[in-house]
Amino acid sequence: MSETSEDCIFCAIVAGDIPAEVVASTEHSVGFRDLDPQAPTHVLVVPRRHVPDVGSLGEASPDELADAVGLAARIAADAGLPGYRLVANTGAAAQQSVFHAHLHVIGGRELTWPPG
Ligand code: DGP
Repeated sequence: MSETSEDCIFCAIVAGDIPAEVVASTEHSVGFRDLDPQAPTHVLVVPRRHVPDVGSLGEASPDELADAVGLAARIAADAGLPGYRLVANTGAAAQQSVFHAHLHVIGGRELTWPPG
């Protein structure tokens, strides 16, 4: 697993080369606001190192996946959310558009089920 990928937008955000509104971070993960929010709270939590999707992260490094989920929970708690949704679009067929693992932390409005 490479540490960074040259033309990856999330690697550039983690490196501070592209601005983003970072809300919280850990040694392994960074949480920043989504450019195109789908809810009042919509934060992306990404591992610092480049991994293409969340499944690959879980296989390669369960500790880093756990760190990302824990950071997502802290962000939701800090935002005072009574509930929230974690979404990990995985693969183009599931609408993944940025191929650096990320969890969407979505909340602050009523969330319906099933998702679209
Ligand atoms: P996905 O479709 O699951 O791969 O989600 C990618 C998300 O990344 C999408 O909701 C929009 C967001 N996004 C894309 N480019 C940028 C960016 O440059 N900055 C920020 N903050 N978010 C971005």
